[in-house]
Amino acid sequence: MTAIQIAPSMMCADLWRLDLTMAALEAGGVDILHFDIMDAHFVPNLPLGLGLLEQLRPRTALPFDVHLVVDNAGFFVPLLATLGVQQISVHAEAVTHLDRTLDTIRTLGMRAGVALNPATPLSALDYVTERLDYLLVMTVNPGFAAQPMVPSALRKIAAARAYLDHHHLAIPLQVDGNVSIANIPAMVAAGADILVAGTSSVFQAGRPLADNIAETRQAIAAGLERRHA
Ligand code: S6P
Ligand code: MG
Repeated sequence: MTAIQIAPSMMCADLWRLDLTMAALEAGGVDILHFDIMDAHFVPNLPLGLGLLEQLRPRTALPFDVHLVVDNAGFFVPLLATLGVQQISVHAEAVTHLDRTLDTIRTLGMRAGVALNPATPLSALDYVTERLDYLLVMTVNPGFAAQPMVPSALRKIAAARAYLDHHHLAIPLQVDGNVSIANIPAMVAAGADILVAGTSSVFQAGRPLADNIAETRQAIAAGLERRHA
């Protein structure tokens, strides 16, 4: 059976008690931590910074997945390599020299991903497929947590899965944005492999993280049943 990864989105955590949160996430068996690095230019928000990642990196064995939601990805890539992150996705809409940036990420020893906004076609990947380690399909417009999924989200996920299969790319398909308990089954059935889990799943308010993770796993199991039906 396909292993689906849970990637909690750390901008959705209680930032004043991240040590407890990270311990609970590790104990709950999540797979990878998702960090949105924003710049208040590409999107109008700036929730997390490099200093935070620097302090967190030595405190967990979980891989760090950085989603660069910025105009100038080239500035951040070498700094993130120095901090010891494992993978970086950059937005096709923001990066002028996409092929070069992906090559740099890999050369610095990290996995390279491309993130696509909801309105960006999959054809943006046509000439960088050789440099891709994963694909991030945004299912909300980036910038904020707790938004509703865009109407095209499920058909975009299915189209992305078909695109990867057509190009014989055995790489994970990550989805980000309102990856909720209600939406997970359909997202997984459509082909999602890495679920960025925010306020609508792992960080649902007022409930223990362990309960939220268990509920997320149940939703994944329902999605896998539908995928293999
Ligand atoms: C949005 C960002 C995301 C959010 C996540 C929140 O720009 O890239 O990673 O943090 O989507 O999840 P939710 O369940 O609140 O939509
Ligand atoms: Mg993100």
